[in-house]
Amino acid sequence: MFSLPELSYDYDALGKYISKDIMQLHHSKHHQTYVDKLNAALDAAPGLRDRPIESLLGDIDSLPQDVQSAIRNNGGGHYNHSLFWQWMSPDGGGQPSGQLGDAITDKYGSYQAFTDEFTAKALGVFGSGWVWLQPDLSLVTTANQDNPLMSGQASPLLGLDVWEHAYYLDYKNKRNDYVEAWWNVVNWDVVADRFSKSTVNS
Ligand code: MN3
Repeated sequence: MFSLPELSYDYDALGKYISKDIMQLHHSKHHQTYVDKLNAALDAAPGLRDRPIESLLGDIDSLPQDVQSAIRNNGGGHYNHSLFWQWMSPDGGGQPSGQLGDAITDKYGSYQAFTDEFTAKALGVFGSGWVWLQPDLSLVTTANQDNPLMSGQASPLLGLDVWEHAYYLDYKNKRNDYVEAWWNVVNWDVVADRFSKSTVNS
């Protein structure tokens, strides 16, 4: 059975960038609901119960039809949010350094050019979805709770939730303001760690 991961920081830790109200609602209600519905779907498909979430999502199109959508939406929701919490930190922000910083500058020309392109992708997602930075430093968008694993791609280095539930309480309809604020809490240490492991494994 899957369970809601604890945050490594308090609900109010991201301060003015992402409020306590959003963090509490997003984690304890939205994410909890994905976990509960994922577990309910697996109750109905006992043969899938022992498989890691990455295995279920990577194989999503082959799962039994009667639970496929539930696992896609709620398993995706659980996986995406479990990472999303780690990608933010009260000590975040700034710019990536080291190997990751160099690689981003090589590919995009500058950190600013990278964030500009990422932000443009985030604003281009119609309705609910995510933007992802992949280990090859390409940018990918997905709808709903889909993620790159579902199309056979690698697990992302970084991702941003652009569902309205992620920002509406603080930013209303201004997704641009949310994305701009979010850069101040990005946990580049975690992203750099994922990058170094992906390079080693590729
Ligand atoms: Mn969300």
